[in-house]
Amino acid sequence: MLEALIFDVDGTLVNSERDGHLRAFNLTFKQFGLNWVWSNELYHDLLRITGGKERLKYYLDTYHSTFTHNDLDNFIATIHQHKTSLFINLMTQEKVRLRVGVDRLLNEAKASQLRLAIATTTSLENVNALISSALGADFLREFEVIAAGDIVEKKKPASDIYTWTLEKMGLSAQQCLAFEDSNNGFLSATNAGLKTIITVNEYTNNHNFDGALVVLDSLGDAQQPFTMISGSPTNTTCVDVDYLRSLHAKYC
Ligand code: XBP
Ligand code: MG
Repeated sequence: MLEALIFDVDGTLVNSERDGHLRAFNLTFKQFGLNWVWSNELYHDLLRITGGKERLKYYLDTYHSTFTHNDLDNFIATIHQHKTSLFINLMTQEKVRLRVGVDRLLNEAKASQLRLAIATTTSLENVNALISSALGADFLREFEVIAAGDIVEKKKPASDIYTWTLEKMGLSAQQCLAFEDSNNGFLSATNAGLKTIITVNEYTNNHNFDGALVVLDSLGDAQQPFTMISGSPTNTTCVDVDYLRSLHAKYC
């Protein structure tokens, strides 16, 4: 039986990388007097590393290998903390728009008594701000578990965050489906034994998702049906609970 849906956040629920994280990183660099400017193209590459602190470290190692600091980890943590505050400000000031079909599916799942959880690499404060802005603060309570950021030792593509979520919920991977947008997220869910529904975005439409249940351009809505990129052909035009139950019964 399908018992629960576990959602990634960045890129899956919201296009928050370009419109949120990237903007917050660049604003932070400016406010710290650093002459680092991340273009959208560069960010595409940097997204291969999940986690803001880890991404900054990778950026310095790869693009500023001569940069030195007597306490680099602390310096990165300080920059990252500032970036988190700016990200939260952005999420709070601007009404966050969920990706197509997300609001509909979450509410349908809730009405069908499916349990909901979040498994993400981003910081917990970011998730709280983003969900509150997009769905209202009360909706946070609908997620039985919110697994985020540094709660586990190894970030995606390691399985840790999904395994942690499953343990907290007392469920096996076979009782759940995961929703992801990136190869790192897909690997994380897959390594935890979960079957995954992928909705790609501008950063991830060329990623490898071999083994995903289905790869789509969005979850789809009545007005904007999804386009299937790979998966078994279906007459379904949007990801609803019936479609998820049928995928689960067939493949899990
Ligand atoms: C999301 C991320 C996050 C955000 C930044 O990956 O990689 O690192 O870009 O978040 P996923 P923090 O969607 O696969 O979970 O700066 O808070 O770490
Ligand atoms: Mg993601």
